[in-house]
Amino acid sequence: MSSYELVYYNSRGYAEPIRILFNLSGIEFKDTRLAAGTPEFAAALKRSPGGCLPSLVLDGNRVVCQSLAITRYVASLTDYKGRTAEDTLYVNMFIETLYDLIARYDEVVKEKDQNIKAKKKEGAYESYFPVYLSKLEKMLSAQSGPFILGDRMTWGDIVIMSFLELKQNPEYGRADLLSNFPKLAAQYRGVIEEPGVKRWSQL
Ligand SMILES: N[C@@H](CCC(=O)N[C@@H](CS)C(=O)NCC(=O)O)C(=O)O
Repeated sequence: MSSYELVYYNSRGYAEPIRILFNLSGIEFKDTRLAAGTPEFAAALKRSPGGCLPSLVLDGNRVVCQSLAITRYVASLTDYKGRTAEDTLYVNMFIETLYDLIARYDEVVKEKDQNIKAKKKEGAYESYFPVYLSKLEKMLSAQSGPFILGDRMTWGDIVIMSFLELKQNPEYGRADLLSNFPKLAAQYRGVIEEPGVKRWSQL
């Protein structure tokens, strides 16, 4: 069995779904959390093949990056992967829709001027956030349960929950983000109320 070290900031961000999957499945991993600006942080960025975090160090020597690649890999070791090729297709449809939104929001993340950034952020929540959330809501409406695959939670639900959690935090987004999206709200609740996820988030 491989050993795993997940390297990221001391925050949830892109790493949290990976931490949750490891934890839910009882797979041991080292949860390395580095402070930006430290020599350890700079060294971790340099060691990452894509120069970004999170990274996953396998067996102490092989380093990979890209959070979705790592999430899918860890999910593949667990019961939270799709069981069939069609399951995988569905989960990926949701995740790619979410990542279309994340890519669009990059204009806000990368903006250096704080006044312009605040305006762009406001605009994002008024205009394209509802567009992408509506797409996800419509996709969920076709399912019989709260999750992407109905009553069975997968890694995709965890990734979406983690994003929605951040964006409902008034510091980063809007507390009422899901008020017009009952299916997404039910999916979010379904994931955070899952006992293993709850236990992890209370640690
Ligand atoms: N597509 C990448 C994006 C990762 C990313 O943007 N990571 C940021 C931290 S949240 C980073 O490494 N920033 C440091 C830098 O670019 O110098 C992923 O999903 O892993």
